[in-house]
Amino acid sequence: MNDPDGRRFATTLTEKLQTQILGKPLHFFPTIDSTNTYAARLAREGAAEGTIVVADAQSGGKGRLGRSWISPPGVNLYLSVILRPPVATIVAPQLNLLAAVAVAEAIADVCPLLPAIKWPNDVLVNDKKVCGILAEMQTEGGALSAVILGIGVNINVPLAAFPEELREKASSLFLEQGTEIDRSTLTARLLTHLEKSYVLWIQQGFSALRATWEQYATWFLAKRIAVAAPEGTVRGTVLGIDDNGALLLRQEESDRVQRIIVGDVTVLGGYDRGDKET
Ligand code: BT5
Repeated sequence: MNDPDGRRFATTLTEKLQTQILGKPLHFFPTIDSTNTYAARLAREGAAEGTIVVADAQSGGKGRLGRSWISPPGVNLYLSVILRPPVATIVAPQLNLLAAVAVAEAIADVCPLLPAIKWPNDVLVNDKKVCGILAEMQTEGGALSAVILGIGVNINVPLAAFPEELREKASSLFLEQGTEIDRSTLTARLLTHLEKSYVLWIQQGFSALRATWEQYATWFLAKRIAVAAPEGTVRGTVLGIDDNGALLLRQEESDRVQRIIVGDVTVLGGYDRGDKET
């Protein structure tokens, strides 16, 4: 496949888009520091809901909490979507869950792999991370004005592109399936699913999407996990999520049920290869 700077990817993506809102307009860059940073600037300048930024490579791809996202050229998806949902800021983290569902649905559409969601923002295949999501909020006078929903999917990246320490816990659809996947087809499916879920979410709230989320997260139920949340690290057993997308955990220490809105999850005794704690 000769597509040195991803322009063919961008053109075919535009042709395949079947959405009404998302991807209108679409900004494409052969290389950018971070699609989220650029989309945040566009949003502050008043860009319309549905505007997306796609890059073939990122030189400063961002994860959460100042972490970085490995973003080599020509192989993956680096996408940021500008949304302006008429909801309270407290509800905005639910968009992480919507994006994870859309990615899982798109993967299930284009290949025979079984995607699995790890609350709140990872999609795994065969226990390895193939997608990360970064939702960044903008507020005006305390009210939500925009959410930049950043989605990175490892589509065709070979193992050698990952640094040594990530090779046990990260993967790509290509590595798990053995054959390459068309980036524009996967991305168009992802945006179709995301738009459908987003419209439903605005109309009916997260409860309308909870069952679909749970379909992709059954592996996660009853797992022993540690969650690094703003209020400290908690260990316990996953009970599920509630109608607002918050994680419900039975605390190990107290046996109490704790509700967690944001946090970083480590599965104890397995599943997070290379990241294991016991
Ligand atoms: C995430 O953060 O998983 C959010 C990643 C969001 C990336 C997208 S790409 C488009 C948009 N523009 C951006 O600049 N960002 C968004 P977090 O949960 O903090 O996970 C980050 C951690 O995942 C790193 O510290 C590594 O351990 C690991 N990691 C880094 N790059 C990876 C990759 N390509 N695949 C799998 N794991 C990776």
